[in-house]
Amino acid sequence: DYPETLNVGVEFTDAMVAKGFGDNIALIGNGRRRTYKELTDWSNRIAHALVENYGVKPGNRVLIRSANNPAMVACWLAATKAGAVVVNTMPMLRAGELGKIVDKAEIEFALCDTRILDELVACAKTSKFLKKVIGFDGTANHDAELDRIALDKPVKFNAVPTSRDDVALLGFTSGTTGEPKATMHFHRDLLIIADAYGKEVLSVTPEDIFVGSPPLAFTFGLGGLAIFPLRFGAAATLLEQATPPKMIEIIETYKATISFTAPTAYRVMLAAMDNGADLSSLRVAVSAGETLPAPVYNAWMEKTGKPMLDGIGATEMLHIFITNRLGDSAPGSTGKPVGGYEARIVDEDMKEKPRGEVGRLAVRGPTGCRYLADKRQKAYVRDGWNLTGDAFYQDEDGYFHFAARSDDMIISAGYNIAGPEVEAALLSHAFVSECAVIGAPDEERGQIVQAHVVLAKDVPADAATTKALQDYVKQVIAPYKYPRSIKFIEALPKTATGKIQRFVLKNAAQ
Ligand code: 3SK
Repeated sequence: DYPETLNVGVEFTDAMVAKGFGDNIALIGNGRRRTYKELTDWSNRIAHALVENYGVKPGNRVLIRSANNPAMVACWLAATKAGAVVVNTMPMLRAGELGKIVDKAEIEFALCDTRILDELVACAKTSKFLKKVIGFDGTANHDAELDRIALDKPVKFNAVPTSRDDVALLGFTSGTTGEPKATMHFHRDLLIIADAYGKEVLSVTPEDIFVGSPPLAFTFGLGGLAIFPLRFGAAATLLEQATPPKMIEIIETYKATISFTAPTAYRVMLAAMDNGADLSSLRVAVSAGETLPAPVYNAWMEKTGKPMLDGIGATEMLHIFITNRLGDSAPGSTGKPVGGYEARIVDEDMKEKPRGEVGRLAVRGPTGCRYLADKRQKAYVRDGWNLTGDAFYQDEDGYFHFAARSDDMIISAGYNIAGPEVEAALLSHAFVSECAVIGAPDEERGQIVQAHVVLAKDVPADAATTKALQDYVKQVIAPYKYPRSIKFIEALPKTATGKIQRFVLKNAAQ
């Protein structure tokens, strides 16, 4: 139950100061620590500048372009307080990609780290919507237009009294076609995910220190590195280049307690522990974005003794909606729905399937898909249930298990083969560093299982290695699932958020 009038920008700053968290550290980044009081004043000054100097009005869409840093968070909070609808974007997007977002969301204002202005300026030149690109200093030395103007503004700001059901955020997702979709999230949605996942699952306290790699532009990152810490008076460390070695450095330096990243990064962190990396301050490791292979989970539990929580989320749902729990976490399972959410496995006609059978994952709860002006809405939401595009099954004890992305199911000579299962088998072999399995067209079998493998150091990419891996998979899982084709590659194609782009491999195999 949230108040009818609600502005989340205020909830994460002024309200936290009022609750007594003013002197707690809120953000650590670019060599500085900022308290809740400092973040409150900073975002209020920027909000004044946006309204008074640039004419931002409630409901205007404001794009933010930055790597993860405290200035990006201050801008996001400021624009939210001004009643704007924020669109966070990743720094590596090019003018063409930005243009699609600007057109879709009809963006009028953009706040951009001055170190990465070029592509946005190029986009603005041809845009019929984008009126103003405003530079801010991502290094927080206040050496850009917005910072200089904001410095002279008062530290109190009368935030726009938005309603709890006003849109606060547009989360963009590229989908499989590359045509971006914008998902609308209300002010209350941002509090719901904090109270459901942050409190119920992670039990966040003001003593927690968050670290992680997902961009704030991705709702996984915004939740894990801004919304969850700021809701509970905790601190977030923000890294512009969040490589696993950097995350380890931060964990060791600040004694971080909660990490948010994808399984690939945890594999690297596990290897670093053999060379002395100290991750003992972490009390929980959240893994999402890709399914967590059981060998990574088991190795983590063995080496750290601390929980690693696999979960599944979606930009459409805002954050994680099925998860393992502290003290209730099963290897190879994604867990059970987060409080307030329901999930079931359905067939093509939305009929519930029996336990143990693989089907489409359907979920509903307090946050859900609301695409902005998009025909794809009716495919994502049917009969009030969100269809995430994942194939899952639910076991007798109610735990959900990932089988495949619906489009990762390989049908070979009449057999249904879940690509991720073959990947997990390959990943448990010491020769394999990373891999992605797809269905490649085949005249005889319709499709064959094709593995794209990044080999571990010094393993030769030759016929003997291929045979060794094929024989191994046949021993670990049903032999008909073995990869008939194995391709050795230097690196897997990935999105900026670390998700493997299997469609790139599939397109190349056509
Ligand atoms: O895995 C995802 O796609 C995701 C998206 C949004 C929020 C959280 C997650 C894990």
